Amino acid sequence: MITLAEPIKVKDWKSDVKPIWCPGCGDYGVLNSLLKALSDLKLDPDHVAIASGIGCSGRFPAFVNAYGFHGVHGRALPLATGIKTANPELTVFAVGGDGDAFSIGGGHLPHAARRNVDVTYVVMDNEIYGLTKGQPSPTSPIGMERKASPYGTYDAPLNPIAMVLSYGASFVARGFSSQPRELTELIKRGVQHQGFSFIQVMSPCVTFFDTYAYFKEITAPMPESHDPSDRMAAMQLALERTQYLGVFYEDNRPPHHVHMEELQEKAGNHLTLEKLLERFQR
Ligand SMILES: Cc1ncc(C[n+]2csc(CCOP(=O)(O)OP(=O)(O)O)c2C)c(N)n1
Ligand code: SF4
Ligand SMILES: [Mg+2]
Repeated sequence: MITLAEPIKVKDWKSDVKPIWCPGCGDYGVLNSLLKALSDLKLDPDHVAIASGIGCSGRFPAFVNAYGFHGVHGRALPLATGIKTANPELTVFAVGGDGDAFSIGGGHLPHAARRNVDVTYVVMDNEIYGLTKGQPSPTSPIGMERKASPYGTYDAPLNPIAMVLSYGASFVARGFSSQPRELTELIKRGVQHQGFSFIQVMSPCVTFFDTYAYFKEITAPMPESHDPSDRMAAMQLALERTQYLGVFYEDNRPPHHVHMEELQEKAGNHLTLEKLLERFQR
């Protein structure tokens, strides 16, 4: 992590592009928390990259004064993996929505987690497809009635925290967009963690599924007695109806790019681009 002697102020982390989210969208709280985390950590905008897929939440990189890549739907993690592997000195984020992360992009999540790619993945979970005007997502509750599901949904929602714990993510946490101070601290811990940091953020969509009251009712602080090195205890908490806010799990195994460096060394650096080109030019 490359840091500066003096922090960049939050206002200077904001780009010239003004967010066009609906007034009251939870994603504003997530953006402000992330900008505050960047400032608090004294990060250097020249060494921060943010990758996203598609969705209201996918617009995120445009609003931050850092490198950004607004990619195609569901591909935030492959992008972030490539960026981090090629440039290990960068602090890399992936951001997006529940549809992007768990529907179309759902196949990438287990592999980023098990590889322990050193990326902080912030998923803004509004339990709906916001951008496309309110279709059910993999985290929508059973019975959700909307224009695209006029008789209510029947499919059981995924449990993102239980899922990534079983995938082997080395940092697993949950925040709420209405608790920006706590969310800032979670993002800071996620960035400082060397490995795959998954942060599910409850972030309501006021326009198509206003869950503010429901999220307030169902969330609670992480029990103080919880030991984040205990994966079984983390899984038990993840399976409860209460949506605990805080760090569920953390372990400190080496991240993916360290393994890649080891691999290159073991192969006697035969894998460099120059050496490959040389072979083909012979
Ligand atoms: C390949 C592809 N399929 C479908 C779409 C249409 N699409 C755009 S965003 C989206 C879902 C967005 O939901 P989510 O990821 O939860 O983000 P939110 O808008 O809720 O933040 C869909 C299905 C697309 N852009 N590309
Ligand atoms: S449609 Fe929903 S998720 Fe999208 S900007 Fe508006 S409130 Fe936010
Ligand atoms: Mg969504």
